Amino acid sequence: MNAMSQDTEPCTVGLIGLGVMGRNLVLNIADHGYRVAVYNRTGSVTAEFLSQHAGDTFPDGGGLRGCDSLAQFIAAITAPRVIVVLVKAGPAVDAVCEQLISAGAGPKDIVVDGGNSLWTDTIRRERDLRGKLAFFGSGVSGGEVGARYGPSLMPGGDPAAWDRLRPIWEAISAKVDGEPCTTYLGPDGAGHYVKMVHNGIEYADMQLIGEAYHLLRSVTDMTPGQLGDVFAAYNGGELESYLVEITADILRQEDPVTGRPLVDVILDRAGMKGTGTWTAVNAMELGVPATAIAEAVMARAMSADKDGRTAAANVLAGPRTQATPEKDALVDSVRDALYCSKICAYAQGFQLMRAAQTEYGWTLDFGEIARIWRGGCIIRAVFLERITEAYRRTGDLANLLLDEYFAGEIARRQDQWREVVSRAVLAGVPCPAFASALAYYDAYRSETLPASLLQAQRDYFGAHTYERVDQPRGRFFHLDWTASTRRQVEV
Ligand code: NBP
Repeated sequence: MNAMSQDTEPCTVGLIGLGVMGRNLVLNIADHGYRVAVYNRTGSVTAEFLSQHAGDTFPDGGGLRGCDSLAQFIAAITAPRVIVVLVKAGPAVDAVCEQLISAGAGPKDIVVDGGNSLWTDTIRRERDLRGKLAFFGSGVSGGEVGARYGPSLMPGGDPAAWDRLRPIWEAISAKVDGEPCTTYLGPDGAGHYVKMVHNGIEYADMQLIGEAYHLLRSVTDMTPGQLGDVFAAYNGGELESYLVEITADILRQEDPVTGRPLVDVILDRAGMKGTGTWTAVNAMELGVPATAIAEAVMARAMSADKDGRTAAANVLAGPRTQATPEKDALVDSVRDALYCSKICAYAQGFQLMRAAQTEYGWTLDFGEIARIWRGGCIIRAVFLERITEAYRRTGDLANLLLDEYFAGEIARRQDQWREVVSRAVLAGVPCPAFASALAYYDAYRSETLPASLLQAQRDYFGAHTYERVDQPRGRFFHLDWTASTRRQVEV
């Protein structure tokens, strides 16, 4: 079907924002038999997009219809409308909603925000727009290829709106074993919250892979190309995942300009757009120890200080001697350390969602969340099937680490994990996410932690009180620490 030749036919869906994600999602929707009206703030982008796809054909009556104004856009879509918005997260989403209302959109029109919006903004918008628009939030993961050929979609909002959106979302999402990688997650901001945690886990996953590479590169004589082979071999086992797969490709890539390994030419300063930070901040607010995710955010911040690190490298001493490890054994141990650390990072992400559902009044299905992450999204991995199985075995699992499969995997590999962290420390190679994941594991399995001493310190200097091991929880005591006669009082 010629996109331009059909531009008077009514559309079943509309999409606003023809950036990287929007232009690909539009084609995906049209590929599934929907006629889609498209609008972009900068009109030349719409015209260019339509001319690029003027010769495209779409099955089952699918097609594209370009609109110059929002009034034309609203008129082009059959009411009640489904409108997908893929613009920059933040004030742009509010602006688009207001403009849609001014252009004639009504309370029965579903406006799906597919950007990386902060979930509290989604809660606010859903509430404030009620009676004006049916505002709905949905995380979209998978980058441009995912958007084009099948993303993982994380919808949250009014269940009635979901009923109408569902056929489209199920059609365009990635499929694993024939099942769509989308499911209704809960009201208001639940979808965007789950997408945020997905991104936080993605930060941890990427940092852990980076640390595995950095340690092997630093303490062996393996080249990036050889390490590409190591990661390709890792991808053949329990670590099989999109991120490990692309890491193998990246490490084998030569710079077309110099012929050097491209990874040696790319400046080691990591960027970030905010979702990892939001996850870490929310973990701190909810008191959930998502340490590997927080370390991954901090590691990006450390990397960004390239000038400071370059100066410090000439001043600060590292370890004097380094033992030369047995290469093959280390490659195996690093694989085990990566897997154990990854299990902890995911356990932390799911713990965070567990706390969030209580805090925000949602009922999240963790097995389903792992299921819809199996395809389309950046953290897609074979391992997610194990998480789904764990939650199907025990619906109210207190922590993923307690599942029999994960507990067994870590028990079997922990010696290698500890050896890898020790070797990194001795060699002076920073592995903050490996080490913090291990500390998380050790802390979680410790019946006793030094918080008794900490509580004593708090009571000593600030009369913050303490509970006693020989008294029921919830009874608080204070000691007059410096009085000549020590006396404990219950407060
Ligand atoms: P792009 O930067 O490629 O495109 C941004 C779009 O937002 C453009 O269409 C732009 O229109 C529009 N826009 C802006 Br900016 N301000 C606007 C405003 N005030 N009113 C109307 N439109 C406005 O972004 P993208 O990468 O496609 O991302 C879109 C959303 O999807 C973001 O929330 C992003 O975080 C999320 N996301 C991105 C990815 C990814 O891999 N890129 C993955 C998952 C989610 P213009 O042409 O007139 O400037």
